[in-house]
Order: sequence, then structure tokens, then C-alpha cells
Amino acid sequence: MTPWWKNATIYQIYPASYKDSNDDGIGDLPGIISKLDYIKSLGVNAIWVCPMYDSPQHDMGYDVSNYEDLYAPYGTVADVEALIAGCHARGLRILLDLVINHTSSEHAWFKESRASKTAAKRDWYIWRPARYDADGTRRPPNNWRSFFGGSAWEWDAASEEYYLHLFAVQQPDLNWENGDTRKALYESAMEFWLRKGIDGFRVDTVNMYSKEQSFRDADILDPVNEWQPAASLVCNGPRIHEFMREMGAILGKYDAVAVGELPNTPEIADVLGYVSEKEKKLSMVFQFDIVDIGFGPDLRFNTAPRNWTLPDLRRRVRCTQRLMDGTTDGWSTAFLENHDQARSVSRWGSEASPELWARSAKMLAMLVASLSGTLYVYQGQEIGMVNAPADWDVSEYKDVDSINYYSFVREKSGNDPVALDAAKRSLDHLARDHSRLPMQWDGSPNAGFAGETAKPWMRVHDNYPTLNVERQTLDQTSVLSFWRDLLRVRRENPRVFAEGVFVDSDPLNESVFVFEKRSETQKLFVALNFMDEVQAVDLKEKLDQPFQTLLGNCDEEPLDALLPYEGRIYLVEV
Ligand code: ISL
Ligand code: CA
Repeated sequence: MTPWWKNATIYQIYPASYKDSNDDGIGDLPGIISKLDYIKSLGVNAIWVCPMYDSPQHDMGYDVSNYEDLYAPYGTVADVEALIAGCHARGLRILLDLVINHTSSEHAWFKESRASKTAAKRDWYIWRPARYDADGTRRPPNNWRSFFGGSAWEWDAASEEYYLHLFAVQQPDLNWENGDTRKALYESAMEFWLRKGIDGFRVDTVNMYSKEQSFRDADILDPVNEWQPAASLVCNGPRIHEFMREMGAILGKYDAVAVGELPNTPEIADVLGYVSEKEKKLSMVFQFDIVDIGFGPDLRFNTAPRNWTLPDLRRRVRCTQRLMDGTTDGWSTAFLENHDQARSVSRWGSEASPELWARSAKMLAMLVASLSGTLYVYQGQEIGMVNAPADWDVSEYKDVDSINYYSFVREKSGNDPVALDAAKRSLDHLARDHSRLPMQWDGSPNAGFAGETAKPWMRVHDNYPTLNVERQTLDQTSVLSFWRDLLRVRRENPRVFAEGVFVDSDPLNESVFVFEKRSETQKLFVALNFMDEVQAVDLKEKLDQPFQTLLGNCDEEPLDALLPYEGRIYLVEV
């Protein structure tokens, strides 16, 4: 029997930015609960809630100081219980975010660990002595770069050693080599919530738990910078699959689903190690092939808009679709957005006019919803939310990754206005902040995210008077109405939409993305124009059998041309 999650659509919620129920400017759990009927009305099957645990919020809750309690502005454990019940009463499942590569430096475990070199929990985190240059200068144990920039090691003056933090300074990495640490994590971060009846987890940075224990220097890939990317030494390490089996056993006890985040893992054989059904580890993974497109080779932000080609995009799509081609026992996901990404319309669509914005948002929706794997939709994607306006000041960017990058450029360039301007443009294009702007519910001040007098933690996008849920609910031709139709046709034809075999018939085509999906009894033809000009196509030849147009984003449907950003999905019964 197909498990529920294979044909499911999962809606991702960022608690801080979804709905503020008490006008303190921060979204909260009661806010999410008040929107469950809306979420259900989209036609999704489950929600994934980003971290709501207690946290000093140096990385928006991905720095957990207590797994068994809530960040007070979001609510209480009782609110989570009410959310679980509210979901289940509506036939929705609920996934929480599991962040166990690191904790907050304010977690009690880390406080105990840093107390002294001989502390009982010293070994729960990764401590190493300094290296010294010939002239006695103190240096970190190796040259690894943190994913948020700078050295991945922080000096602890009191206990005179460095600790490892692959992310922010306030996110020390846990030492998974220690069995007591793992046991404590499984109990506190996993079973505490599984016992409350959640249906599973989205697992943060799941492939980074096992580090290469030599802690040797990473190869110099970026000679102009001191700190080097260390992904190859910290991802998919020697003991990772032993840890995955342990985690899988716990998930299995509760029949829980797990979707793991799998960056820096391009080889399908390596991906399968995590999601092969017989291995009983994870249910599925987020591969980064598609969302990483156009990133700078060494620094994500070191790039320019439109720095990608359609053949490159379709190669990346093919890569992730391979997991579901019928020859593997693995499973993957389809997504274009999440809380770490800029908005998909701003990256791959058009904001040149309201018409092209709506059309390209629908075209991208057709792309992702026609792919096999479990479908993920990020809050606001269903109404085509876009990146923050480029004329906003850089101070509107709140994310640690953005702030660190901008200060890095400031320092490196000696405050050079040209370099800083380029850095700002990179952030305008790719910052994680774009997805974190408040959800746009209606046209009232603060977009219905919070009351009119509240001051939202992030500025509300200027376009909320026209781009919001309320308006799009009333409009049968809106992006929102389109998503509802799309999710309905996907639900009605699960074999070909969620499980079909993906075939790209014309991988080198630079402007029109035409692909097929095949099941035993059906074929989908999907034709998407990625250009802002009319494109000639020959769909007549492909559609030689009786076909049905399932959906399209334009009125006329000639078989020999596609309007700018036009897309169509045809169904053929075979
Ligand atoms: O940052 C990256 C590369 O520059 C990503 O590959 C990153 O490792 C990955 O997206 C991890 O993200 C997750 O863990 C982070 C947190 O900030 C993100 O929000 C979360 O999704 C640390 O917990
Ligand atoms: Ca609030």
C-alpha cells in the first residue's frame, strides 16, 4: 500500500511570519490555529511547522535552547497540543522541525559542556585546542568556514579551547560520537513530541551529524579567502548511516514520517543511502539541485540574477526525478521554495507587469506540481508572493546569513560603496529574508498579518494592498485559485503526478520546457515557456492521441505557440 505521504502535498509554515494573534508583531501558534480552515481549503494533506522551540533566536529558532518548551512569543506546549488536535480534527497531519546537528549556546547542555575541560558534558560538543603560529599567534584548529561565513570555530576564553559551529557562533555542533548525547537527543528532541502525536519531522541538516574525525584542513577551493568551504568533510561522514538507522528505529516505533535536508549530495547512490525503503532510515529528502541553481560557486551570494540556463534547470530537475523513475526503492520531494530561499517568481518568473507576474507564478506552480515525489508548498507561494522591493534599505534584512555577508563585504572592501552596492543587489536577489516577510492576508495595514497598530518583526511588503489572500480568494483567475485547481488535479491523478516517470524529451531547449510524465495508464504532457516572448512549439505531434487539457494559464490554446510564460498540462489516457 502506498503510504499517505507519497501522494501528499505538505504546506510549510514559518511561525514568526504567518499570523500574529496578539499584535506583538510576531506570528504565533494561536495565529496558525486560526488559519487551519484556510490551510485545509488549499487541498493540502499536512503542515510542516518551522522551529517553535525555546530559543534566543540568533537563527530564527534553528538555535534551540530547550527542545521541550516553546519560544514564549509563539505560545506554549499546550498550544502545540491544540495545534496537533486542530490538524487531526481536519484530517491534516503535522510535522515539526528537528534541529539536532547543533543546539543554541544557551541550551543547558552547552552551558554544562563549556563549564570546564573536565565537565561531565564536555564531550557532548566538539572541543579542540588551538593551533599556534611560529610567532605564537593563536589560530583555530583548522581552516573550515562556517556556512554563515567566518571561521567555523569559536574560542572559549574561560576553558581555553575552541568549539565547532558549522552555522552561527551561537549554534555549537553536538558531538554525535558520544552515545549519551544521541540518547538524550532522541528522547528530548524526538520522543517528547512523537508521544504527543505528531506525524513526523522535517530533519534539519540531516547529513552533517558525523564529522570526519581527523578534523583536517579542507582543500583550498577559494584562495582569496582565509576560511574554506568544508562541506565534503562534514557532510555524509563515516558514521552517518549508523546514526540514521538509530533515528529510523525511533521513527518506526511511531510510524512517523521524516523528510531530511540533504545539501551537498549530488550523487544518486549517496541519496539512496538515506531513502532506500529497505534501509528504514528516512522517508524522503530535500535535494538542493534545483534551489541552488545560479548560486555563486564559492559564496552563494557571489552571483547575478538570471545566472542560469533552462538546460541547467532541467538537468537538475531530471536529477531529483531519477529517485522516482521506477528503478529505485527511494523517494524524494518536489519544491521551489522554503524559508531559506528567495521567492520563486522573483528568481525564475517575471515581475515586469501584473499580468506576467500572475502568469509566471502559475507556470512555476505547474512545473513543481507536475513533478514526482512529495510536493511541498511554502506559505505565500500559493499567492505568488515576491521578493522584498530592491529600494528597501539594507537594514530591513534581518537574517544572520545576510547580515554576516554584508559585513564581510564591508570589511573586505574597506567600506567600498561599489562593493556594498553589489552586495545589496545580491541580497535583493537571493537573501533568505525574502521568504520571511509577513504573510499577506488582506489589504488592511499590516496586511492582516497583525493588527493595524502592531509593528511586525519584519516589514510588510509594499504590494500587500493588491497581492493578498482575500483578494485572490474572490478572484477565480488568481494565482491562489489556480493552485487550488492544480492541487485538485494532482490529487485526482496521483499515479501520474506524484509517482509517474519523468522524461525530458528536449533537454537542450533553452526557452521552452516540455516534459512527459508516464504511469501505466496515463501520460502527462507539460509545456512551459520560460521566456518573456512568444515561442513556437510543436505540440500537435506529441498529442497524437485523444487528449484532455487539464490546466493552463492562458485562454487561447493553439498547439503551435506558447505566449510569454504560458504553461499547459495535458492528460492522455493510454
Ligand atoms: O546554508 C547553506 C549553504 O550556504 C545550506 O546548504 C544550509 O546548510 C542548509 O540550508 C541548512 O539549513 C538549515 O539549517 C540551518 C538554518 O539556518 C536553516 O534555516 C535551515 O533550513 C541551521 O540550522
Ligand atoms: Ca504574536
